[in-house]
Amino acid sequence: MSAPFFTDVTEPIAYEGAGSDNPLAFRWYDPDRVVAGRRMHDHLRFSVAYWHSFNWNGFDVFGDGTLDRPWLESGADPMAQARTKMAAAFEFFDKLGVGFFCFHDRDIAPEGASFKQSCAFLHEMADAAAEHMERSGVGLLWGTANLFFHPRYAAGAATNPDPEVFAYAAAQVRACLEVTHRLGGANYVLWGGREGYETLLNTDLQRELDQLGRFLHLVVEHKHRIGFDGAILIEPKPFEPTKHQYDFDVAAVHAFLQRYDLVDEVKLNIEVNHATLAGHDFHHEVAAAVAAGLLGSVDANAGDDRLGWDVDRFPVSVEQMSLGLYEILRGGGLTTGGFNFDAKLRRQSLHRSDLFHAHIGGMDTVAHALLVAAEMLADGVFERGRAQRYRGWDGELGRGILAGDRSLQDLHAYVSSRDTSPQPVSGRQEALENLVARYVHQVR
Ligand code: XLS
Ligand code: NI
Ligand code: NI
Repeated sequence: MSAPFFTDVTEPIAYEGAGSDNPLAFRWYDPDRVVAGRRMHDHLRFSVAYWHSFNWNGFDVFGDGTLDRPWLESGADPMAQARTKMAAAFEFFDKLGVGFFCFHDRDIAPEGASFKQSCAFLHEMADAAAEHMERSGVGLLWGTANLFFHPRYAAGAATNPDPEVFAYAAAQVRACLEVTHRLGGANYVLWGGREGYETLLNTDLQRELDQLGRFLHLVVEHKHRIGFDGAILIEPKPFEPTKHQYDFDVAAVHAFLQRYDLVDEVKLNIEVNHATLAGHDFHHEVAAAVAAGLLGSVDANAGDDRLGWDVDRFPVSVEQMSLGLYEILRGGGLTTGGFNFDAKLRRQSLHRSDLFHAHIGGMDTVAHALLVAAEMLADGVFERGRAQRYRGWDGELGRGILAGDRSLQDLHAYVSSRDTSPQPVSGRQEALENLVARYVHQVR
């Protein structure tokens, strides 16, 4: 065992209730509390994102690293660094009491001098992860391959103009999917980091989409070949790093999956701030995914109302999360998915304990939101209103239209013979919004 890294947090984080003033305690997240027939822990399946928390030292495009991450310093043996990093990561998971983590292949193991060496490093670090997981009971929510960092992927991975790059990406995904399977991962994620374009002047859009469709088929075939029973998830994002990304939002990915006949094989990982970037809100993207039967998992973070980039803050809005969770619960809840904190500290959050405060706040926000969503659903406050609002569709006219029994001509005859004059009714939006606010403040 290596020396502890998080020396300023000595005790595991415990639930102390909303009245607690201990900043290193949960005020809402009570893992064993049963909500709507399921433990909070099982509803939410919280996960720490290895990359932001352990593989990032705070560098941004304007400045160097600020955070205390000694294993990222250059000069030392990269595999020794990877082991130190992993020990610190699992110490953190243990103390936080989180059930899952997520990684990119390159977060847990360094890139080698050759493809073979990269694979060897990955397998060696997967062995180390297996030991840590066994000892701690922490599970893998999902694995993913980093197909965007290395310069070879500057023009995309699956959508690269060069089939050699496609092949390299496929080889990397094969290795990472197998490691994810070996570690009992519940899902495998594909975020199209640079699957998009910078300019159409050099891009064959149709060809690139066909390549992406082919790539996904290869992943799905391999999943079945090795008996991986987790879900394959695409994570939509409209832009950043490229100007336009093919997996723009839920609707675009849904259409893509239909077009390439993958709709029964692939689900979605919805990220809160990606929804905002696409000009939607989290509520919309979750509802769209549930409606299409495509909801897989959630990357929990938050954007900034005024900033149009992926700021990846930890979630702070109970209301925003409650609306998303409401749709999730209404759709039957998460199965293989969970809430992964794809979120990073601010560059000035210099204390080692700041990583705890960030996750405690995020977990409490989502747990509080779960209680709000569960009560709103149990009380039927919106469902009754919805049923009432659409009740006409249960009548003869509505059923006839949807069954395809009424032509335009029929409807013309219907309206003119009866001289109908339908009247608008109140949508009651403000009253409904007040209800949400009431639940946010009243749940205990
Ligand atoms: C980037 C994405 C990324 C994926 C994993 O914006 O959110 O972090 O979740 O590759
Ligand atoms: Ni993400
Ligand atoms: Ni993101």
